[in-house]
Amino acid sequence: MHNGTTLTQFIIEEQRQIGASGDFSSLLNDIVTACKVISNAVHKGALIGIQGSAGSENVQGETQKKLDVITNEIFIKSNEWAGHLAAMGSEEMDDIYSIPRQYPKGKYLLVFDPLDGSSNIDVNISVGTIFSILRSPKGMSQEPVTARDFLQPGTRQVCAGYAVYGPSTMLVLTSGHGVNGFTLDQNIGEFILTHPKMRIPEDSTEFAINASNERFWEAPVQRYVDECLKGVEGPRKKNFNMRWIASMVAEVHRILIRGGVFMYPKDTKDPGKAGKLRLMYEANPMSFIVEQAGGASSTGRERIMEMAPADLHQRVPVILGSKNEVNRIISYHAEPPKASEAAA
Ligand code: P6P
Repeated sequence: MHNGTTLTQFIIEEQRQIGASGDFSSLLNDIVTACKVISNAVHKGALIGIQGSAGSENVQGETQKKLDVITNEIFIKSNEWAGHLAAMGSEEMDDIYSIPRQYPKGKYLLVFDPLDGSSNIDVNISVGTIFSILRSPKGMSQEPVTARDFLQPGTRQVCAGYAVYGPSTMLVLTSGHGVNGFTLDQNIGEFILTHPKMRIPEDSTEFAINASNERFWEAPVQRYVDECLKGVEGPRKKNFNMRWIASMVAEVHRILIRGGVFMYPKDTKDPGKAGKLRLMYEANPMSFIVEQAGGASSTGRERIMEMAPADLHQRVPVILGSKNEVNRIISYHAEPPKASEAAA
């Protein structure tokens, strides 16, 4: 059960604790409103004819679902008007979105994936929204913001969060003082604090990876997964379980609740791509949340949150979750390749 603390109360209490201006709290409330509107749309699904393809492609060259476009619009409309933001960036928009002239500009940047896992929409599997708040280097000046202003390492995030639209709609947030989870009470339209101070168990026997890519993985990942599959007869001397939902938000949420490792590693399937997931609006916000909950998040070779972004839509390998499992995978990446691999 819960003590009935609403997200609004929590944000105001947090604002007092960190001495934030009302500006940040008000921005967060506008983001939360967008998530409530998206939750409503997602849960209506086929009833309001918003499933299926939008007949367009995003900057990633991926077919956009109608809901990808609709949820992007919801985020823009909910956050452009209040004067907290200088600009926004989205998985669904090639370029940044500057705040229109008729609205005041603020000191924050918002970057988001409005509907992650949208390929699951038509098959009624959990999807989510991921967002990250950065400070604009231009501050409150009226100087135009460019895409370069977004290219900040994940350690500079002011706040990161996700909404997961599943059997219940939950919002999970961090602003650097731990991770807290809120469940949407549809009857009153408020998010209620149900998961205070979320922590990821340091050890785990559950891993998530798209195993159909096994032949494309690098040796350290192949070794880690192979050892998990060998179970109690293998070097790990214990059995493992596997999950793959193809919705990063749902995977990360499961890891926050019961531990585990999520991997979308670098692979040779498309050598031109550094990975599948995007640094600015998937890997960085999720890494902030995971680290704040006592987990770890790495490319296998470096801490994701310390990467210097080169592009708003940059892709990155992602290995995150229970600290001791992630550190094991990092150690495998640090070992010199075996002669057979080196020769390959
Ligand atoms: P695959 C969803 O499209 C996403 O970006 C992540 O949410 C998810 O983890 C991954 O891609 C799924 O990828 O290759 O299994 O479809």
